[in-house]
Amino acid sequence: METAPAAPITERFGQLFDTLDSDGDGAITWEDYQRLVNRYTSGYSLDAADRRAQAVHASYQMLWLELLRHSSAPEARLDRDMFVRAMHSASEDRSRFNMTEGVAEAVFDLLDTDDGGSVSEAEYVRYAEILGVASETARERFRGLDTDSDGFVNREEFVLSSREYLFGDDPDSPGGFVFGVI
Ligand SMILES: [Ca+2]
Ligand SMILES: [Ca+2]
Repeated sequence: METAPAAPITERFGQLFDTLDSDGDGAITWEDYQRLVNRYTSGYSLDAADRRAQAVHASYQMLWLELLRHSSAPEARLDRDMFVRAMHSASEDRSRFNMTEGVAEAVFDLLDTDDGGSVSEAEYVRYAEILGVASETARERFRGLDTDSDGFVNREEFVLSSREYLFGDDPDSPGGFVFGVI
């Protein structure tokens, strides 16, 4: 049974829709995700065969297939309302693919460029620039992600932030970057 998302969730996923729909055709298709993935691979100068590039590509593809499975869309394109409902429904259903683990872990590996097990502010700012976000905004978001204020975002803080983005009440939840919006 599909349940209607609460208002803050609707607003948050609507904002995600606006960011992801980078060709502005009023629908999310795989091409919108592909552009996001391409942005990562070119931003980090990764070869398409790179393990981290492939993991990010595969995790967004899984996410996309889950969104389609959770929508009644006749074609592989989701308008705003369909997208918001599919995001809500897919995040509630963890039977096949856990969005917070599937996508967040792959994105974490991408950001943690020195493989140190944590993301520094500099690594986060670089990532934000790849997404086209101002460094001042990125620094503010970074402080929100670093919940224990040790100056780094570790894997647990990272995954937790994406979970709060999907389920929490905070409209300014910083975890949305995992899904493409800062
Ligand atoms: Ca689009
Ligand atoms: Ca920390």
